Amino acid sequence: MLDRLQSFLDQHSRILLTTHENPDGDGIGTCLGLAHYLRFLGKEPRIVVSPAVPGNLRWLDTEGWIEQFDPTGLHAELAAWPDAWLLVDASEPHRLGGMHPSFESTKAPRACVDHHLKEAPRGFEHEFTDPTATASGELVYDLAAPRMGLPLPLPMAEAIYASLISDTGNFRFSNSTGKVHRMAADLIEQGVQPARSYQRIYLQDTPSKVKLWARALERMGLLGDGAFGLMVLSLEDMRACGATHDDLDELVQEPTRLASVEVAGLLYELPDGGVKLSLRSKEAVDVNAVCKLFGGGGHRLASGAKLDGPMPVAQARVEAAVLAQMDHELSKI
Ligand SMILES: [Mn+2]
Repeated sequence: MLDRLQSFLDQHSRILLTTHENPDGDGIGTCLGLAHYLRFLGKEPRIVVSPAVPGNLRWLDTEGWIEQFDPTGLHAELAAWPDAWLLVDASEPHRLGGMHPSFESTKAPRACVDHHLKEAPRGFEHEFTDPTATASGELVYDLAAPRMGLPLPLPMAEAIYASLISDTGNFRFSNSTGKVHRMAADLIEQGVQPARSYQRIYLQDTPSKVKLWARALERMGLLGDGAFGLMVLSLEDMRACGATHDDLDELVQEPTRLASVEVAGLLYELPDGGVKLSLRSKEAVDVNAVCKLFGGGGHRLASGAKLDGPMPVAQARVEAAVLAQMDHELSKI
């Protein structure tokens, strides 16, 4: 697969690198890692993201290469620019969000570089995918390191390291393979400072976010003999803390800090009157089965759904459904 990717890159010069909307560390790290490699090959890469680079990842763009998608100005004619369009860390064109119409109208060959695949990619002339890879950045390292020689330039090494820590939750998740650890070790030997990367990517909270999390945790309910930890937030809570929607990211995990908790949940009010549910399971309980009851989904250990309001009604339905699922599954162990 990497040889195929290399020959695809060899055949093109103006290569547009994009990732899914609301890019994460793997999307940004992969775009930057590839851009460094393409420059090394004498190519002319561009990176365009929508809507913007998250604040905690901006330091990775040491050369100022990343452009924010501007459909009415700078990027009105984006479709006409590239010789090849590469979507990284996603393999469904609609995940480009605002850039999707440009992607659909370009005459350039379109390809994806990705590792999480629900099904075979559609909408591309070429696909470079490996579902066994932990992060898209892993594919960039495997492609570029043998061809560039070591050490990689430090900004490139830091971009790839950011990919790895983003998709493994700083090496906490079950996808933290031996290979990913060996790759991280290589990158550290090439100059990456793990504490510096960790602090710059993870320790970037605002007081508003900490206030919101404190409020959610203080009011957390424990049900089912402490096995279900549920947090509930209203729009008023968000306003009172001065928090934004982004501040909810990863909050749902917090109840799993408790030894007794098997299932963690977060319910929050949406501006349209609906209620968003997120559930996480440590291991034993299939939370996807619960979310499916409400028309949502995800996977066994992480799932979500949207319910009708008002909150007390949604909360009662969720509590009953989770307790029933826990009764069903925890009785087996
Ligand atoms: Mn990824």
